[in-house]
Amino acid sequence: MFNFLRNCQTVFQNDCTSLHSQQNYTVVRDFRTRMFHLRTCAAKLRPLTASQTVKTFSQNRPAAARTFGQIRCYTAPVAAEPFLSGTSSNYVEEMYYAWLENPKSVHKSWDIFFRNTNAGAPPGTAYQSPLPLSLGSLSAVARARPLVEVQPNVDKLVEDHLAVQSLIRAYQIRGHHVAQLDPLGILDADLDSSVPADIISSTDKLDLAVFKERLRMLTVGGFYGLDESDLDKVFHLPTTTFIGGQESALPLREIIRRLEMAYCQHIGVEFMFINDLEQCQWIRQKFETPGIMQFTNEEKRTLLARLVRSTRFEEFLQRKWSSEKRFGLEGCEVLIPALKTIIDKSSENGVDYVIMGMPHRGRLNVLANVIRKELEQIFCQFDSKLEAADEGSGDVKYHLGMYHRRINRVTDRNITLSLVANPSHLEAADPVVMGKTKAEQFYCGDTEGKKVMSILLHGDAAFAGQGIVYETFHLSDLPSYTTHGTVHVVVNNQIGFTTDPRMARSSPYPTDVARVVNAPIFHVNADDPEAVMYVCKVAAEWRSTFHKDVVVDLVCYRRNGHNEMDEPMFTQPLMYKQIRKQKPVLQKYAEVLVSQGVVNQPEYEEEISKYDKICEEAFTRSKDEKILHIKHWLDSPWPGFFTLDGQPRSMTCPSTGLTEDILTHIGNVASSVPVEDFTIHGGLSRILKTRGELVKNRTVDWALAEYMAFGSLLKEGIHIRLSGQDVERGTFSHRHHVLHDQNVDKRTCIPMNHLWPNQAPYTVCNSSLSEYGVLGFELGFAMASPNALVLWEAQFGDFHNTAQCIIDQFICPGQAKWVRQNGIVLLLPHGMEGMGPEHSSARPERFLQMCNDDPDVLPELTEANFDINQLYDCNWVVVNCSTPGNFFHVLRRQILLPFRKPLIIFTPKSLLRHPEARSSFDEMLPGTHFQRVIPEDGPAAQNPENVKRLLFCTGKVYYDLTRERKARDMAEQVAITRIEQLSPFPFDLLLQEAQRYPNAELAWCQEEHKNQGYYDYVKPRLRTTINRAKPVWYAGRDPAAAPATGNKKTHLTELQRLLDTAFDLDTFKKFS
Ligand SMILES: Cc1ncc(C[n+]2csc(CCOP(=O)(O)OP(=O)(O)O)c2C)c(N)n1
Repeated sequence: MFNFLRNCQTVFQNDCTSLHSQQNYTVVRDFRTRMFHLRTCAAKLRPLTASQTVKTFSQNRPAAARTFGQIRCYTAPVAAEPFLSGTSSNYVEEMYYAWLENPKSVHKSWDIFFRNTNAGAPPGTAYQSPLPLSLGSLSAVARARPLVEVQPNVDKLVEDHLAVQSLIRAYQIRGHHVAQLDPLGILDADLDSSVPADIISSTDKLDLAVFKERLRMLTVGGFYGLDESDLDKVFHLPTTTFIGGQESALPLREIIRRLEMAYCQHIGVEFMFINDLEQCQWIRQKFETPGIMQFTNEEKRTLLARLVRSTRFEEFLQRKWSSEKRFGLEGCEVLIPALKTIIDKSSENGVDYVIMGMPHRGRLNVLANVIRKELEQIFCQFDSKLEAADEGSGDVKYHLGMYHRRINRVTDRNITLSLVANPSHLEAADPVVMGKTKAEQFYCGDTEGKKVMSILLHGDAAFAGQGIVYETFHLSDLPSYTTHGTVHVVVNNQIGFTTDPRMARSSPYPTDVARVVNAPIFHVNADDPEAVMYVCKVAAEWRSTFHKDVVVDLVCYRRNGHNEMDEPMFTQPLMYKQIRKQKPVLQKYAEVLVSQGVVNQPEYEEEISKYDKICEEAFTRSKDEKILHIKHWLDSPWPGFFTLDGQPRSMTCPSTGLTEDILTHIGNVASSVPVEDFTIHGGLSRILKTRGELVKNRTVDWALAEYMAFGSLLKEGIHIRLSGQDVERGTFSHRHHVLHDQNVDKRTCIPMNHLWPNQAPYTVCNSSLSEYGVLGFELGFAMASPNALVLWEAQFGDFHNTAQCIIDQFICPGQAKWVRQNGIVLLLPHGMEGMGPEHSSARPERFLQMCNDDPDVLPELTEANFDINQLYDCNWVVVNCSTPGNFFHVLRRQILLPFRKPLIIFTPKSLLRHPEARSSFDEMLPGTHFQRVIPEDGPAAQNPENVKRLLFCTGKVYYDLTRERKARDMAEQVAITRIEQLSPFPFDLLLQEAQRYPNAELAWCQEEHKNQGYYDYVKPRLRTTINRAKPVWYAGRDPAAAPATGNKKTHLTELQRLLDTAFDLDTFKKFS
């Protein structure tokens, strides 16, 4: 039979060969039927694009075989037609797909043929023979002759082969829809409940009648035009399948069986959307090759032992603390062996550092059995009498992080595991983990992600619902953000708290979001531990082969309620009736291994009692723990930065000034193009020229001040990373850190990297249009090392609120919750400049409201290093600099401080070019430092007793105030003091200021509305400073709902009104 088919095929090929040689061409009968099939396949099978097809065929055929390049060429000589060799059924399909995409890409004869067929040409009339090329004009083609004979055998053969190919492809694309993924068998892991019409599902096979009917539908019914009698016919397998193993042809019955084995059992593979043939082939090979999923007895025993640990750990906690929340893993115990398999396999492939992020579910188990945190450290956390030894407020046990270096027993290689601490806010840690991973890769020169990798765990509801998942996926392939592949593991227990998937997502799977980055998705029934292990192995191999993201979807169930106290039957009665009947996976797997003789019952029981004993002993030891050290739960230690006790090495900060030479050198590089033959834009030449003049005049503007700060830190070996939307040029076109050659595409130059011979690298990167994701990422990057200045700049300050979760959950309280310091800098453009409600306010009130200093308590002002102590105690630093020089100092101080705190800087917009917003080199020389307060230094300061009013302000409004004061000639009567560091509040310096002007009224002036800006923060603190001896008046805009008016005239009127208030010395009299 097989030989016969071969002969047929040869005949067919020969016929086809002659088809275009115009003499003996033959045409297959009933082309319309075939086209119907082709069209159906094309629509249903999501055809490869023409370019994919190009790759497919060019990569899989011998060199002499056809190439698509020739086919696509309209004028290709007939003799060169690829038609002369290869599998013709493939060829026809290939032609059709190419034609569908672009009719001009195929030979004219095919174009005419497909057009005719599509237009409904009667059978046998669609084909028009091509004319000799010598006649090759279009009019000649138009005169093509009608068709001749028919060869029924060839016709049927082509049809059948096409049908079988389509069938194979259908399983590859849609087999996962009928895979048996749900251990409960009730709610489907796949919400698309339709069974694809073009495959035969295993479920159908359970019922013979249904199976027969379905087969009839697919065959006699005409879906593929196959007949039931075809089941035993042998078909050549295309190169796009591996089901044959060593064989290149199989009977149809066996083809279907093998496809079902590969795609419709406990693993559902989604990959056919991937636009890369090599990757698709790789996956097909991993899942289709017969017998590929084999485990040695040793591997099976390891798997069983890991399941024992996972299961018994939860049972132990349940026994000891039955009324404590722990968000147990019951129903997905397989997660532990799954993670361990991913780690083992990755370690085998060279990875030695794995950074993980995960939510609450199973976290304690992962800490205990994957990261190997000492059990007593975990158990003692359940003791409510345990005292906290560290500063800070701490966090609940299932949020804490961990860092551990150990030997991987399977590979005998060192491995470091880190679990990043996270808040309750699901998925918020995703970008943080990515950023930390990127940083660790960066610092160890791992440019391809071969040594450091990330694993992210997700719940099904959160993975589908939280937008940050999407934002994080979109960072995965960006040059400055890629971590070269993350393995995502979804604990898909088919419920989110009380909400089932039908109400929780619109996509069939919770994992569909991963498709946007072409990540393969492996769904697997979590009650089949071997299938899970296999999938995890493949996922780890995928990552180390292609360095791209991959998703493992562990379809499981949740044995208890959302937590151990929760009653699930209120809302999911049927599901939980089924769950009650569900045998635990450990028991099921143990029975399988016992029946296979891999272990015997006593061995299994021995494994259990061994682990139970380990838990009991640790429990006993845990009772000796009286003090909880949160620092033992640190996910990112900074060796060498602190003393062994975790204290700063000093409590001082050196001068942040620089020598004139350094300033001049940086200034000169900043105003030049440090590479040869590089043409910059004319406008930029002018900008650089102006910079050069500033340097000559020993002056800096904002951009130059930033340059000086960055450039000098790079010299000192501090890596700098500036990230955010359009930061390379700067939203306001002031920065220009990346120069673009105007004549050569993508040729760029970063002068900052040409400053010093052995400088640290400078990374400046335009980010994706994301705040939540990118800020989280940079926070993670900053977490890895204290010796880097990591800055995130918002396009406008108000956009930070789409990243509010990172600010509220990580940046503001991170140290208090997790004793982990972080020196990230947020640059938030801010200022009321008539640009409307958005683009005006970076919402300083929000940051100030979250500062941890007490408004009502005056600190001990005479304390040595008062300012540094204050900084050490605060949760973050909030500044609004009014001069470039001060901006320069605060950036440098961020690194020269002996500890790290987040720094929030409200940065200017119009001040970037304001002629008065300049600083002299004198303000930046050795001995100078950041000025927390800039006191009045004009006439008012000469005769302070005469001053009637002392205005306190911050930021840009200072320039409006000085302009107005000059216009009103009130320099003697009104003093203006700038508060540059708002938090921690400079009580000491402000007390001096208030005391200097004994006869002055005090007023706070701001351009923001009264319920916004700084007023609510500053007023009580100023009052505390002066021991409430005087009122602190307000000069500013009235309260409002929106941050700014959209009307320019109103804006100016409001501004004038606040200036009038500030300088009308009678205004407040009526209130006194
Ligand atoms: C951003 C956010 N919104 C809401 C919650 C409250 N919450 C805690 S767990 C949970 C359900 C999570 O379901 P799933 O992601 O499937 O994980 P599971 O608990 O089932 O493991 C919800 C809604 C939260 N923690 N974070």
